[in-house]
Amino acid sequence: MNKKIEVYSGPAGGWGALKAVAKALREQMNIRHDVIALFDMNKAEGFDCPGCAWPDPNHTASFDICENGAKAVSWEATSKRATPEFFAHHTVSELFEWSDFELEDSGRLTHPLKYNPTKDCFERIEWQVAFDEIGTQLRQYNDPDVVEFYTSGRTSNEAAFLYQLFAREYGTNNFPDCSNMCHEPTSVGLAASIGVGKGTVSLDDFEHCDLVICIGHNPGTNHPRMLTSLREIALRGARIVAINPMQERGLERFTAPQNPIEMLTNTQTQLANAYFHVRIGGDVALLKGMMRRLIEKHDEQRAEGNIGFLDEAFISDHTQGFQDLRSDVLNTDWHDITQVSGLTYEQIESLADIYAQSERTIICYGMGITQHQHGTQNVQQLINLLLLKGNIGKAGAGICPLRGHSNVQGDRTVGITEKPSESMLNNIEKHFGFVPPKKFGHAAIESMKAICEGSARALVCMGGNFAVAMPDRTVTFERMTQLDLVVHLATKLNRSHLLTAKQSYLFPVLGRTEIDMQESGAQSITVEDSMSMVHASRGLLKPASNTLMSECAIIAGIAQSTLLNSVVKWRTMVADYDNIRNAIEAVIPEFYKFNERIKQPGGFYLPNAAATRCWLTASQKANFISTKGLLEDPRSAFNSELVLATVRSHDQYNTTLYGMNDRYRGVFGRRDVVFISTTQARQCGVNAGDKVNLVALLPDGKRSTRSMLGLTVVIYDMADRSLVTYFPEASHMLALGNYDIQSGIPAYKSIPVAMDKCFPDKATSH
Ligand SMILES: Nc1nc2c(c(=O)[nH]1)N[C@H]1C(S)=C(S)[C@@H](COP(=O)(O)OP(=O)(O)OC[C@H]3O[C@@H](n4cnc5c(=O)[nH]c(N)nc54)[C@H](O)[C@@H]3O)O[C@H]1N2
Ligand SMILES: Nc1nc2c(c(=O)[nH]1)N[C@H]1C(S)=C(S)[C@@H](COP(=O)(O)OP(=O)(O)OC[C@H]3O[C@@H](n4cnc5c(=O)[nH]c(N)nc54)[C@H](O)[C@@H]3O)O[C@H]1N2
Ligand SMILES: [Mo]
Repeated sequence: MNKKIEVYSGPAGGWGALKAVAKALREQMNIRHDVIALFDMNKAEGFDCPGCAWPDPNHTASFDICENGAKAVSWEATSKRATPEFFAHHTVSELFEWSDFELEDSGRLTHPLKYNPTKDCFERIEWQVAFDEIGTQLRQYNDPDVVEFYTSGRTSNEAAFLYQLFAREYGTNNFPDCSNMCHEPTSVGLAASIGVGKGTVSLDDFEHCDLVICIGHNPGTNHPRMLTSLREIALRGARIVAINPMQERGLERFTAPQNPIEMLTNTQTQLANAYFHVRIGGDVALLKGMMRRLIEKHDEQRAEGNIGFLDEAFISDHTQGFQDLRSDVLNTDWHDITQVSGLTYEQIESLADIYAQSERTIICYGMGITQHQHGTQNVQQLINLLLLKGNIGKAGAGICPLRGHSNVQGDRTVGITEKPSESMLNNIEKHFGFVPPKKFGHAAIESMKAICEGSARALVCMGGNFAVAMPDRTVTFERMTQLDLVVHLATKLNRSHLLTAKQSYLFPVLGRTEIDMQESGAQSITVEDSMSMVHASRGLLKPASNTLMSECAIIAGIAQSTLLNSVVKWRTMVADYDNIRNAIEAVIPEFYKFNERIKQPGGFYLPNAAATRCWLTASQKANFISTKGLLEDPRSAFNSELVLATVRSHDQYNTTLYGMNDRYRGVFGRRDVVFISTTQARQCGVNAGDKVNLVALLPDGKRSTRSMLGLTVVIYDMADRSLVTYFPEASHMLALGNYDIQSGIPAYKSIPVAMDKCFPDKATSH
């Protein structure tokens, strides 16, 4: 592969995106499939794009496919197959030596498999035999809490609902979930602040806002369809401000591949017109600085008899905690704010000015805000900023967490949660007639800890790549192999599947793009996007193999073989998914007339109380929640220690690698790089192209045994005292114990590290 590092000077989108789409299609799909699949994706009658959770404008765009979606679809609709013959030829130990890319590149799984430890191979097994063996093992445990039920966010509402029903009838609330590694600070932080753990905006609001603040996310790569909305906002003259340690092309300028004139004339739309390179982990400092200036300016205006900048009526009618917040931010020292945020007083002042002038602000944020030791506080400071000007529950304003997987939000709504509400449990009992467990279960960190301590004995994974997505593989990988039972439902082979336990099963599932045929005919499933729109999705492609089962059918199969006296009518539900939706409606009242409303083109909206200024908090107000200090590790902030963030490249989907390029950051054919600013590189005595080793630091500042060797330095336009590299390669740099206490999210974006230059004779390269 041709390795190179060069400055990417083009816009986001444009011909580059179209070329990438064409390449993905050429390599993975045959022509007939691509035409059907792409034109039907996210349309009223087609399937929901598995790429991301950004909503679609009424499902009417004639060609609203983005590069991300095309890659996700062609990844699933590939003609490559990992058959039982493939597994007969490759032992698990051999496969373990393959790269993550090579594992998934072996193609779609075709048959149910069971691990044979004597031969060290996965072998074909009949579905029913496998279900019965799993059921027998699960019935051995007296304590259902020794089983962990993991969910990844592509799971449909229907499959997720059946899955939680099975686990609860079995007797546990252990639901580790990819959301625990993603937007848990949103669920926890927003719930405490405004009473709803979800975003409050809809796409309409983007048409009415006058300012969008994009903080800690990279839409050019991770939510490309959002660029179309940002472009419209820029074109109508509203402002976009970016706050990100890295200069991300997707926040700067964009050529819409759907717009023939822009494409032919090579024009681009400027997106962000102000860009601030906040230091990694410096957001609370920056936000407190902004709030301090805003409040000071407001006070000055009020002293002169003007109205000022705060929405005083909103603050007094709708909120609680303003005085505490006010005194906290006014007492925060400017020296500390500038040190920790890495921005100057003038920069923060200009940001406060932009915000003060805005009447309708939306804040969009992603993993740059959530994946920190203080992710929840980060989210709450964003809310504080919005509340000061009444920017929640008014048209054109609100909070917009950019969700990850296409149904990660829906899975939570239909019951994948370790802390179920009483009303949901009561409704389950009323509708189904069994008593679900009340005791709270495990989220991802607790679940992984239980696996490491040996108290967890079995793990069922509904998709995903749990072991690789979580931190600390040096410890966790070995412990996963000590379990009694592991069951994976997956479309493609990945490393977690190779961590075989005493009994291991790997089940191939139908993908979102494929026809799901059941007794009553072809089925639709439903998903909820980031803006709480629920809509149907129906696969159109012929399944990758005749032996595949749907996720719903597999769960029902395992449930029937495990719960011999089950009160749930598993067969009826799977025969026609309308029956599952009726059950969802019975348990979660927001889904009233589910089957009827899902037939409307575009689906329906799940109401959001905070968006109507109804506050479901204990105080029945929106809460300003202030946070003491600047939440920074003072050592890293003041003594120039380096903080490492692990991010996604352009050619990856979480732990799935589509390729080796990171186009907008100018890295091609490789991933073994670390990004650093010019000033920081000079201070550390390194130059572009040098090889360096990174060593993670322990809380006391001493060096740990976690390291990455021989990374190549890329000088990048970014904040000082900040380093960036890619996950999953860097996931072991984070200790399992390094997470946000409130939400449990691993601090993937703030790993304290030291960097050493490798000298030629000592260089260890990958
Ligand atoms: N193509 C593609 N699409 C995806 C995914 C994918 O892997 N590939 N993943 C999906 C999933 S599950 C998710 S959760 C989303 C993730 O979407 P994003 O949230 O965009 O994810 P990251 O790539 O982790 O990038 C986060 C951004 O945060 C910035 N950042 C790092 N540290 C800080 C900080 O301390 N403060 C601030 N302000 N910014 C910081 C980084 O520079 C980077 O630009 O995307 C979804 N969509
Ligand atoms: N260091 C570091 N670690 C991170 C992050 C980070 O920024 N830095 N981000 C975190 C985030 S935000 C997330 S969401 C997690 C992601 O964690 P996961 O959701 O566990 O991981 P994915 O990589 O999305 O899962 C990929 C696998 O899903 C399976 N799959 C794909 N489609 C389907 C389907 O339709 N059905 C089923 N059953 N299986 C399917 C395939 O087998 C594929 O190999 O990673 C987290 N880990
Ligand atoms: Mo995510």
